[in-house]
Amino acid sequence: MVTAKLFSAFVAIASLVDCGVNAFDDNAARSKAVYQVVTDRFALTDASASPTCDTEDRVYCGGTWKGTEEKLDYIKGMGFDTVWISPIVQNINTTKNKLGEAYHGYWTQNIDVLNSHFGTEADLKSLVTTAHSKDMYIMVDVVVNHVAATNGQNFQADSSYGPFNITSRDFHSFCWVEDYTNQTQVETCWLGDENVALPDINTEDTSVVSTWNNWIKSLVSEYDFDAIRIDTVKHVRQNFWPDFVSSAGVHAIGEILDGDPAYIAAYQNNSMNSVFNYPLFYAIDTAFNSTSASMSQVVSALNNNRIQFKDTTLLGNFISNHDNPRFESHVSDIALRKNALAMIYGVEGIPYIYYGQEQGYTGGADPANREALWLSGYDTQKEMYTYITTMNAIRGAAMNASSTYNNNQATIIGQDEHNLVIRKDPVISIVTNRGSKASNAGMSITNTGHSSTELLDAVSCTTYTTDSSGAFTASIKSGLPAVFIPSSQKGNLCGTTTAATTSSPASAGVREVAYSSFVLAGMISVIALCLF
Ligand code: ABC
Ligand code: CA
Repeated sequence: MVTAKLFSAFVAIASLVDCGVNAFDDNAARSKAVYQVVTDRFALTDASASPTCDTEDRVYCGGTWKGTEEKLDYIKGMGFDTVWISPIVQNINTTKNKLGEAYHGYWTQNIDVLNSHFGTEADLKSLVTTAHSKDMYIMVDVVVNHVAATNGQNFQADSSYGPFNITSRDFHSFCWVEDYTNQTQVETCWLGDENVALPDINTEDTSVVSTWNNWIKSLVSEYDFDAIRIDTVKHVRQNFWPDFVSSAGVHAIGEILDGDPAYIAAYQNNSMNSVFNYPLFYAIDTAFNSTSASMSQVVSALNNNRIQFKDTTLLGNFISNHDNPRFESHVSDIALRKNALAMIYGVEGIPYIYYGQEQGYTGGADPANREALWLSGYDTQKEMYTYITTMNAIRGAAMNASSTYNNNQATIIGQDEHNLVIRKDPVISIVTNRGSKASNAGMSITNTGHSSTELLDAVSCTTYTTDSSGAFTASIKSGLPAVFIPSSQKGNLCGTTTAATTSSPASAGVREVAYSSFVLAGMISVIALCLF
């Protein structure tokens, strides 16, 4: 009796105290929406300052952890709950001209010291604490594969490299990674170049291995990080990772920069549960790149992924990051941009959005894709800021409506050359690459799983009612995506809604009904113009 009372008192107290258990397991990870920042480029400590930042100079522009902390509401305002920050450890100080500086954080020197450009230990802890107080999470980027050096193959480790100070023991002997198809070379040779070599850590040595495992364990507990993003995963032997990830004790997502699903899947299946969905990235990048591309490769990528990966619901989906030209750098049509985003939200997986997408940033290849965000003024009225907010809100409403939403795989319930209809219960998404100049179209949708139900397209705030078989005719305007959820489950989506006028009951099949005739009409008028 007394014991029971004591126990319930303990439970009551425990639930009031923040025990620091914010880290998420796989199931919790599936519900997260991640916003990636480049710490140096995201936000300054002094919010009133707005220094120029020429990406081509490749130097520190001044972003800090304090700055990130102060802009958490800007991130949360779009519906993100997780922030992926740049690597936090001390980096090399480049002194040679034209090398650029380690502003991105990937040029490790000493893993036991913080990068003072980004702030102090107290600042970093404050960022995590403040995030947690807002029900937000911090994912830290970690680099295990290498350190960095400016003297190329003449690199000699010393005490400035912290625990990795014995050249012969802690590093693989010099050779450049030149052939990415040679896995031994990929794992044991060095990345980088003559300017900034990335001496390859000897992850076969048992004392190196225990240094890493102890380091990640204490790093996560010291700063109370919730998740880690692991760099250059394919450059370290696969069986190094399970112990490292379990030492971290938090969700880990690995970067394996490769388009081949079979190759990447081995890492999810054997090493860490979550990896970036590079195969889908490449497929989306091509399919939504132009109005003449075909959707079929997106469908193949989805199907191949499901064959190869043990769990596609844990993949990190993205269309932009710091290593590739922004999607927006080669796709200017806002309709195509919106569709590409609707695609990653429409299928299974965890959405990752790269800072600046919401401001319409268009930087090309590294270093151009790492623009300073303060130059945008953090405008929360921007069209893409609002659109991304809608995408996250639909996802949130779907999660509220269905406890299995994050575990559901998407099904393609309609497909032709330029359109896909994706069902991930209870949400139906229509994506198209017809572009914003496309004529309006009516599209017949069947097999929605919602019979005689009012559905809300939360992108246009238009409602439709399905017939008893679950069919309806959606109208697609200006090549925009449409994302439907039952009105009864819409939560806060769309203040005012308008009933669709074209929602006559559809016939079976997923052909676009009015689309072909509109296109035909367009062609006829073009011909007429040519004639006269
Ligand atoms: C920059 C410039 C360089 C310059 C250097 C001084 O500075 O880009 O041109 O010479 C960091 C910085 C970079 C910096 C590098 C090198 O360090 O962010 O700005 O380069 O100093 C991770 C991070 C990345 C980080 C590092 C290094 C690794 O995300 O930000 O870079 O810590 C490889 C690695 C991958 C790595 C990437 C940059 O390089 O595997 O982990 N990313 C093929 C290979 C890939 C390779 C990729 C590089 O090329 O297979 O392994 O990535 O472009 C698909 C294929 C793929 C193929 C792609 C291109 O096409 O399926 O296999 O990828 O179809
Ligand atoms: Ca290696």
